[in-house]
Amino acid sequence: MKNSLENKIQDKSAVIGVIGLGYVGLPLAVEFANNGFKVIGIDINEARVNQINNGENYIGDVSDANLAEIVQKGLFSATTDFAKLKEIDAALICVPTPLNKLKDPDVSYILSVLAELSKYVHRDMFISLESTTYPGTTRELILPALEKTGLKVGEDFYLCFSPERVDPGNEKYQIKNTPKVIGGITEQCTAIGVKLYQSIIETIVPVKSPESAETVKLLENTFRSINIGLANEIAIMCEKLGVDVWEVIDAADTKPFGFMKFTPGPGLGGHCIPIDPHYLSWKMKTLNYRARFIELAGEINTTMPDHVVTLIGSGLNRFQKSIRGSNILILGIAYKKDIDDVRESPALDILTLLEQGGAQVDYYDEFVPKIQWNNSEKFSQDKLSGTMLKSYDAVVIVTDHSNVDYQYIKDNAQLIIDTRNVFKGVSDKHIIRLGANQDL
Ligand code: SAJ
Repeated sequence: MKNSLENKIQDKSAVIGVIGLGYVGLPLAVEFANNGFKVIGIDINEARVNQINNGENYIGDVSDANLAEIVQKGLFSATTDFAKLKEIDAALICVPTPLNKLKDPDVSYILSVLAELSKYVHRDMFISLESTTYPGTTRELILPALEKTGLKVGEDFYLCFSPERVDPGNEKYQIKNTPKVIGGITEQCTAIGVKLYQSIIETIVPVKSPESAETVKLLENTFRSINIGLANEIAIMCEKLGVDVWEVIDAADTKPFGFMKFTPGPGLGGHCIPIDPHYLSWKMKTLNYRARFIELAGEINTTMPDHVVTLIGSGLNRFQKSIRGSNILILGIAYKKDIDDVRESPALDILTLLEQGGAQVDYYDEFVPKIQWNNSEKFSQDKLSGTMLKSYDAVVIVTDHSNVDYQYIKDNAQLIIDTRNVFKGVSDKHIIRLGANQDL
């Protein structure tokens, strides 16, 4: 006999709660509303809550018109009041899981949500943790707090881990067509979770436990971090070998099987790839195991900004200049192309290193009008002109946004350090490409 929650999911009368309305939570909330569910977004950020209730979008992957429409129709509203959980049938937790200063997991956002959730968890409630975290979090942190209420998991409430797989800016893969992994504390938890997510996502991938689902996510992102680390180390090797790493990788990529292309870059940005593998290595330390690949990849990826600054110094040396006293422009400060997010962006590390080296540094990025910098704000240059470009001793392409005329940059810059192979195959005294023979 189906329980009332399953019936509510079936007839879409289940009220969906999304806790954390960032680049994961907001698109998820919109997707449920687009599929006819009433959605209540909960966030501690009052400004965000007001923006949503005014139908104003702030996430690139969400369409402004779509958000305005579902708010106007009363399908989606937001609040800072966790007491709303009393009227929510399915609560999806999408809060940040950063690292603290010691590079250990910081689950404080999950714990804050849990303190509220424990007050309002009720019979026939489904809870899914979507935030990337170490294996065991769902069972060791969340389950006990909820069962303290006397409610029984798998009978009174249902608890799963279901990792988010958002790739910001990816136009091809979005929530609906990205398979969703899910692991519940009990089989009934998983069954209800599958039914819920099936309402908005084409493919659901149930696994045996929350720990399995937590580990799936960490494998996905650790896989990327380690392979990017390998690409970065190969780039450094190619500079010493006098070959062009981009040609090497492109040629290797012609292998129709057994190879997957990753490219070198100025370092590893974003709120996931540089961070998530440390959740796994931290957990393994508690089990007396040292996750060496993760540590080594982290070392290599975090030295790339230093390597880029070395290339800048070498380029300036060609013209009898040094970093100290030079005027340098960073082109692209977001952590990857065509998005506006600067979290963990390697461009920020390069900016710091150049300023520490005595350079005067500006940046240009149409996606990022300003950044918080040295306890104040630093603004993007407002436009690229020939005169402006010529005034810089070096222009460093850190993020290769598609909306820049790179030929114009080449025609006007005195020296270019290209960390993204924008000038593929070019050998030119005025252009230094990461990973290519520089006769440095
Ligand atoms: N990068 C490289 N070389 C590469 C690929 C990426 O240097 O070959 C750099 C990028 O420039 C960026 C960083 O790595 O600074 C992360 O890039 P990313 O493409 O992994 O992008 P994220 O972190 O925005 O999103 C990733 C998702 N991306 C892809 O799968 C392509 C996915 O791994 C996760 O769903 C998401 O993180 C997450 O939220 O976990």
